[in-house]
Amino acid sequence: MKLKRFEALSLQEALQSVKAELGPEAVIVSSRRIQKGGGLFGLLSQSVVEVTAAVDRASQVEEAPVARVERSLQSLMAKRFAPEAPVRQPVQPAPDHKFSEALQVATALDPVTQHLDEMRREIQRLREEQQDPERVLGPLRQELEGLRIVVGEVLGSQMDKRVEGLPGDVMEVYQSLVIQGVNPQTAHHLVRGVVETLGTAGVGNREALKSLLWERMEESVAVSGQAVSKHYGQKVMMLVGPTGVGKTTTIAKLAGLARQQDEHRRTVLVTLDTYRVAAVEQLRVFAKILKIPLEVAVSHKDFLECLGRHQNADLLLIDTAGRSPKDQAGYDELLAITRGQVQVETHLVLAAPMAESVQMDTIRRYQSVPIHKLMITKLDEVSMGGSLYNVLAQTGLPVSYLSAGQRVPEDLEMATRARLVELAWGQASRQVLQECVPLNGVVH
Ligand SMILES: Nc1nc2c(ncn2[C@@H]2O[C@H](COP(=O)(O)OP(=O)(O)OP(=O)(O)O)[C@@H](O)[C@H]2O)c(=O)[nH]1
Ligand SMILES: [Mg+2]
Repeated sequence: MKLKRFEALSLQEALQSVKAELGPEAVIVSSRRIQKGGGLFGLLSQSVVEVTAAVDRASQVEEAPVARVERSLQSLMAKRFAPEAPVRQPVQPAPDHKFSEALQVATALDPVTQHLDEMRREIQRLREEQQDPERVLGPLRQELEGLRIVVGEVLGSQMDKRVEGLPGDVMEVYQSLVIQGVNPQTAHHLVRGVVETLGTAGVGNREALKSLLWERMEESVAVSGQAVSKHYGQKVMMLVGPTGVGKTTTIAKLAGLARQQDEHRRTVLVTLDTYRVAAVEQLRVFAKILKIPLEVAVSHKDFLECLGRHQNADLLLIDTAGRSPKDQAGYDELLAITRGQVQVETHLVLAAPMAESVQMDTIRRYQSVPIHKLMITKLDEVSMGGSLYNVLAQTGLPVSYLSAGQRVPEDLEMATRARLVELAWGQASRQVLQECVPLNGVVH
């Protein structure tokens, strides 16, 4: 190590001397201002800067100035682009060694770092958008939903004009349907069809009008009948759907239903929902009460092993984790299960309070799995079922079960067409039904 003392009038000059003599690798050991010379009483003394610098000759490697600047730039960029990089730090006093050099580089790079900062923010924003397409799609979706409502209103008012000339009862029925949330075009199509069949004179008969309308509505929705039945052979049923729609609760209800039908039936619960600790526990409680085995499958391999263990089971009910729209890996996992050698009947669970557009979107997303049947839950939380009717009539997917409460297993009923139409009429259904008897025995 070589140690040398430098004196100059200013710090800058002293540092230049250090650099010129010892090279860029020199380390500043100390710096102080001292009085130099001065004669009697120091009257002629002069204030100078004394800098002591050291250099380790052994480790001193010459580096081209361009390479040095490049290195500084790279380290600066690395610091700035590092994900955990803190928000710009307050300027620290430069360390003693090579501080002038660092200062020069930093000053020269200041506009560059500012620009880099902006670029970093932009890249971060783009990264976030890539990871979360909803941030871009969300406002677009809202805009589309707004447009859909406007278009619906315009069409609705046009439809209203078209039904203007129709007899009073027809108008009234049409309006009731629209108030319940049935799409104006669908409502118009329905009433026109009925008027065409009955003729202008026939629609005067209120009961005939409503009875025929009810029949047409029943024809436009599909049901699957009893999906859990002791008359079937072996069956594997899987419930899929968004988070919190009631999949686990419904699985427990279905297991309860199977037990009610035949207590010797071998039912097995399988959960693929290992994302939440509580999810397994929730099902374990039901399994214990119903005295049926519960299997937890963490991987697809686990699932296949579980199928192997329960080859003699009559009914295998598979619960799955709720999937967010962004969870592509989750959809792929479900796809792998349905593509296996065992035939799996997939029921998509939709909650009645979900907006019509969200229900349609969910059906579209799960269609690749694919979906065989629909289950509708939380019917107790809605008063108007028109939008649900729109979804069912539009997709034609058969509905297996309906759930209208949290009680296990009581609050589960097999879907019937009559019940779906009754739901479409919502609160109006009682009134309509009272005025229109008898109606296929759906009035309780
Ligand atoms: N009101 C009402 N609540 C219900 C119904 N079905 C389920 N729930 C409730 O909805 C909540 C969520 O039910 P879960 O069965 O845990 O829903 P999940 O789809 O399994 O939820 P994740 O596993 O988180 O995706 C619970 O509080 C249930 O009691 C229903 O028909 N009506
Ligand atoms: Mg669940």
